[in-house]
Amino acid sequence: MARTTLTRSVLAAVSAAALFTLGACASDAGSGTGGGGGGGADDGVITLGFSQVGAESGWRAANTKSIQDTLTADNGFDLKFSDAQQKQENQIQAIRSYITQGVDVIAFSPVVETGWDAVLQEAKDAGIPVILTDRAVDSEDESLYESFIGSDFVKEGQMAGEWVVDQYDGEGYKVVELQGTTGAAPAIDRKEGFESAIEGSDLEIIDSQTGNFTRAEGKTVMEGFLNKHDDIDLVYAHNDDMGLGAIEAIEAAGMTPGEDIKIVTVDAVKDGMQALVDGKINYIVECNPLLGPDLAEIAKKVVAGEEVEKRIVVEDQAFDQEAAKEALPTREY
Ligand code: GYE
Repeated sequence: MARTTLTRSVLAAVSAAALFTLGACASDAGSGTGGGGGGGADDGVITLGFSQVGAESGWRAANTKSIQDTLTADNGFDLKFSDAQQKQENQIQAIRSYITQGVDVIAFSPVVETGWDAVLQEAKDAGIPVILTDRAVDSEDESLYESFIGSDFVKEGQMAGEWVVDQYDGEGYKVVELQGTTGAAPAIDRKEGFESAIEGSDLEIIDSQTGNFTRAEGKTVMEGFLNKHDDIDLVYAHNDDMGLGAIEAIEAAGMTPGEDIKIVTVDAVKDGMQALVDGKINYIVECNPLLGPDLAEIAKKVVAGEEVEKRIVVEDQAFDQEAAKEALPTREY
């Protein structure tokens, strides 16, 4: 019964993903010569300032590549790209610099949810539209940005939790959680979604700490958990990289990841999928990082002064070992 449910939800997610991809491809309309916000792209080239979170994970590398490969001169863009090294002050500085340069549109993936109102108001006052990609901001004023493109992180956490309940409810499992960056939308939402899914089961989260979405910190935090607790049954990591760090810590402690301690993660980047195929990770919920095509489409529309959807939800699927074996050979990221 668990398997039937899984297959059905995977199929539903696959068809939703196919629809999404079709939508993303039909994006060559609007040449961006209209007089929307900002400088208005009068030369037909859209200058887009992008402030990236950092280079913390395989997911982030794939996301950066998608943006850089899509927002090219051939596609009508002059991309200005900066890496904030996971620091909000660096992102604020980058956004201010894009405002000073008078770019046509600003896009960014906010490292944390709060604290953006002032700088976004500055962009609005300068007439420069802002597009959020990947992560949301927590702001009362939705007029501070045009659109938010990204996955539903609460749903991802729920999908992870539902699988864990399907597989292990009734066995009194003790769970440790490796959280993403403190204050980041995917960390807050993946925690909430997982917790809501395991509510009412006999699974118990016995410890939870941030590993900042990196492999190195995931490993260090897992080492701490292993020193503190001798009864860990399962690791829920908010991304593959921290799960991969946990694998190293578990192996160093003389145990077998995927067997002695089960591991469930989010992202489904290649390294994570390989570990799932190898049996070291037990289940992965996908988070699609290929946001470049949608960003290009929305940026063109915004600069042309067209209406855009306020929220574009990227659909994700999930993988058990069998599904990972099938998907890995043709995986794009
Ligand atoms: O899951 C993680 C990355 O914001 C969805 O950030 C993104 C998350 C992703 O560091 O690997």
